[in-house]
Amino acid sequence: MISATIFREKRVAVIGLGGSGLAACCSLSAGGADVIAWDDNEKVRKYAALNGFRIGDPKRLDFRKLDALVLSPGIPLTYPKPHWSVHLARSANIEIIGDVEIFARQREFESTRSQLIYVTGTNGKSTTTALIAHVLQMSGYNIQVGGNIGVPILNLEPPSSRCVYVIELSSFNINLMSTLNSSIGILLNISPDHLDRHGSFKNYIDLKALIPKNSDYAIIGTDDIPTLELYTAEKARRSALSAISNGLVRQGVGVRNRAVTRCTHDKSSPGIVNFETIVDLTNSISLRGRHNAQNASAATAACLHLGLTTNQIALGMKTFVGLPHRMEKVGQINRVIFINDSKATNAVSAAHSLEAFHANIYWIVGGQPKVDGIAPLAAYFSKISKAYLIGESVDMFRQTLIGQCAIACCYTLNIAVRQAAEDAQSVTDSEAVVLLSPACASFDQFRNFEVRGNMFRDIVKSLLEVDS
Ligand code: UMA
Ligand code: ADP
Repeated sequence: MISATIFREKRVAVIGLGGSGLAACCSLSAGGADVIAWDDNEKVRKYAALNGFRIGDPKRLDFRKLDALVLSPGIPLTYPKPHWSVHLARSANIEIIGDVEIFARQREFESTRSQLIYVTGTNGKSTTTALIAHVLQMSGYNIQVGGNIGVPILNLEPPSSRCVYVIELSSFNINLMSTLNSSIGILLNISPDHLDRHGSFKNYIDLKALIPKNSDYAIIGTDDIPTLELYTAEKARRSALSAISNGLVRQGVGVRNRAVTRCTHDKSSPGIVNFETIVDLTNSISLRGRHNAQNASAATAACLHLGLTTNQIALGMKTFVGLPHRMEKVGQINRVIFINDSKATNAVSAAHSLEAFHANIYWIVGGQPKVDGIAPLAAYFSKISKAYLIGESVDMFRQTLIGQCAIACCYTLNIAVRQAAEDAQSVTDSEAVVLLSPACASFDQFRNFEVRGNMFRDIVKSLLEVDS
C-alpha cells in the first residue's frame, strides 16, 4: 500500500467506499491524515464500519475545516448533476480530487525515478495495460499494474526507482486529477462514451487528450478523427511522440500484413518509409482482430521507448494470454463456440467482436444502452443469424433490429444463452458462435460486466456438463 504522507495532519473526507475509496481511506490514514469516510449506501457504510473505517456524515461537517474531498470515480463531479458533496466542497472552496491524484502527488513528493505509464482511450485500455505489463514482466521489470483495470492505485507498492507503474485511466479518473504528468501517456482511440458524465463529446475528448499532452513521451492513436487531430497538433509542437495505428503510419508503430511494424521515414528521402517487423500476430489467439492490432502497436511503442529489444517485445506478445471477458472462449459444443465479450459495453467495442466472425453469429445483446444504442452496428446485422435481446434495452433494440435479422426477446441472460445454444446446434456444416457482446453497460441487471461475464461462463459450463 502507498502511504499518502502528503496529507499528514490534514482533514480529508472520502466519499464512495468501493474498492478505490476504501484504499484511499487506508492510504490517507497510514500517511497520518484525519479521515472521515462516507458512502450514500447504508449497507456499504455498515460494512465499512464493521471493518474499522471511521464513518461520519459529511453533511454534518463544517466543510471549511476540511482540506480535501476525495471522490470515487463513479460519483458524478459535474454531469448529469454534481453529487451533493461537490456543492458543499465548492462553496467552502475545498479541492476535490480522486485516488489517482493522491498517488500522483505522493509520487512527485517522493521524487523517485519510477517510470509512470498512463493508458487511456475509449476501448482497449485494459488489454493494452495488461499487455504492456506482461511484456515488461517477461523482460524482468518490476511492474505495478492498477487503476481502472480493477486494482485501486493506492493499493500498489510505494514508488521506487526500480519500478514501472502501468496505470489504466478512465475519463472518470482523469476528471478528478490535476497532476497529470507521466513518463509515457498513451491515448488509444476516442469514440463517444460516458457522455452522460461529461456533458458533451468535446468535453470527453478534451479530458482524454490531457494524458498524452502532459506526458514526457506521448503515444497517440491515429485511427479515428479526434485522435488523429490530436496527434497532428502534438506533432507540430513536440518530437517526443509516436503515432500508433491498426494500419500503417509514417513515423511510429503500425501494422503491416498482420505484423506489428516499426515505421520510420527516411530523413534523406522523405517520401520513403522504412518498415521493421517486430512481431507477426497472424496466429495469435489473444490478440486477434484489428482492434487488438491497435493495442499491440501501442504496447510496442511504449516498450520500444523504454528500451526493450524487438526480441523481448516479440516474446512478450507471443506469450500474452489475454484478459477474461474480452473475446474469451469459454466453451465449445460440437461446432458451436461460446465467446464471452461481456466487456464490450458500447457499440464500438461490440463492432470489433462482430467483425471477427464471418457468419452463424448467435448474438446476445442488451443491458443499459448507450445513447445511440446498436444503430452504429447496422453494417453487421446481415451477418447475424439471430439476436437474443436482454436487459432494459429489449424494446429499443427490437425496434432497431426489426426486419434486419431474427430476434428473440429473452430479457435474461440465462434464457438467452440456453435459446442461443439450442438454435446454434442447427448449424452442422460449419462453425457457429454464441457471442455475448452486449454493446451496453451491465448495471441494469448485474453489479458489473465481470459478474455478467462470469454468469455467462457458468451457464455455458452447465450446458457443457449436460452435453458430456
Ligand atoms: N456511491 C455513492 N454515491 C454516489 C455514487 C456511488 O456513495 O452517488 C458509492 C457506491 O455506493 C459504491 C461506491 O460509491 O459503494 C462505488 O464507487 P465506484 O463506482 O467509483 O467503484 P470502485 O469500487 O471504487 O471502483 C472504481 C472504478 N469504478 C468506476 O469508475 C465506476 C473501477 O472501474 C476501478 O476498477 C476501481 O475503482 C479501481 O480503481 C470499473 C468501471 O466500471 C471497472 N470503470 C468504468 C469503465 O471502465 O467504463 C469507468
Ligand atoms: P477498456 O478497458 O477500454 O474497456 P478492454 O481492453 O477491456 O477495453 O476491451 C473491452 C472490449 O473492447 C473488448 O471486449 C473488445 O471487444 C473491444 N476492444 C478492445 N480493444 C479495442 C480497441 N483498441 N478498439 C476498439 N475496441 C476494442
